Amino acid sequence: MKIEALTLREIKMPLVDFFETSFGRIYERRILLVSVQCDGVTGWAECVADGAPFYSSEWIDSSWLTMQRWLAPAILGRIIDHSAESARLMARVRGHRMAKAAVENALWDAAARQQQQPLWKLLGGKLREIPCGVSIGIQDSIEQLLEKIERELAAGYRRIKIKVKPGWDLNVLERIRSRWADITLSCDANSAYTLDQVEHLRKFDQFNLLMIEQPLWDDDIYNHSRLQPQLRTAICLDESIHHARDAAQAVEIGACRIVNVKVGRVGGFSEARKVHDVCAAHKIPVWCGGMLESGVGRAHNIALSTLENFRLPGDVSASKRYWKEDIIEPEVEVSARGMIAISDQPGTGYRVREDQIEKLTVRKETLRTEN
Ligand code: OSB
Ligand code: MG
Repeated sequence: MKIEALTLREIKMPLVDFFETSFGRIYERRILLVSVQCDGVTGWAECVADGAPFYSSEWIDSSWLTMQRWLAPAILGRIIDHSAESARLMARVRGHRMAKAAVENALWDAAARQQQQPLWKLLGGKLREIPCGVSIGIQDSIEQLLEKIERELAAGYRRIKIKVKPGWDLNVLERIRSRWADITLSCDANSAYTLDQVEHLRKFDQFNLLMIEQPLWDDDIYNHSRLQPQLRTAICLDESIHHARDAAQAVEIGACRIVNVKVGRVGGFSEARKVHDVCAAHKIPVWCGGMLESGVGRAHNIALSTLENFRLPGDVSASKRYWKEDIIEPEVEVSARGMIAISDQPGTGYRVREDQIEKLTVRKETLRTEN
């Protein structure tokens, strides 16, 4: 496969509903899309970096510049036998995993289209349907949150995750549990607590949560290993797992009992598979996290979620929860049983609506080889 061109595009899409985490509230998403041209075939991917460096140090302008200045020159004009080789070509660049993931995943997408194979099969997936959960942000009132939970349960979602932070945690969980004693419930702190709040964090145990996601610092594994033995609730790490070695270390020192895999956070499909495999070898379940992706990124999350150790419902929800109109066709739909059916079509099984993307584009740049 010869890598002939790389196109970067920024689009802007308003969210159907605002989304608030312990690091802030957003109403719209600036989205960076990447497409590659290889042997006349186009592959698409989404760089999941946010508009601000709050979830991670990457943000969409840093990703754009990194791709333009360093990643594109490392791959353009090269002939590769397998998409995963691109990871090696880009390895000289440290970090910038979301940017690398977008480039690598676009190549996987192109390879799947070129080979007329479903992407999930190329990735080694097995599951023919995947279980879905929802992540519900911090609201203006607990009543508003309860209403949203009610709606998502009625839609069939199999796991409710709420965002927590000091002041929006025990009081909220208490109200949820008194209304729904048995639903599968988890929470995500996005690093809102510190180790000296262990007594407070121990109070989460009474709510029978599936997990508490990333309670401590975003760059920490060790202190989570000091916290986990003091909790009955399983810790799930998100922000602090950057690659398979992090996952192995976290599991070996007992820092978590569950791992959230985000393909952007770990630098692409090849590393995401390694994280999956390391966890499987240690009998640690994984699930697919989300970054409020458009359909392009969402379709890739769905393909990844077919790997067998994705044993817990992912933050992989229907297009209509996020967007009035998605940029793929068909849109992602979740059944009344809370499942997404996996398509047998080549590629992702979702067509990228280039006409719609063109309308939403606020900037665009194509990088090509000179030779
Ligand atoms: O921590 O999982 C997270 C969204 C943006 C940044 C970080 C996170 C999230 C979510 C939303 O929880 C998941 C989704 O529905 O895409
Ligand atoms: Mg998270």
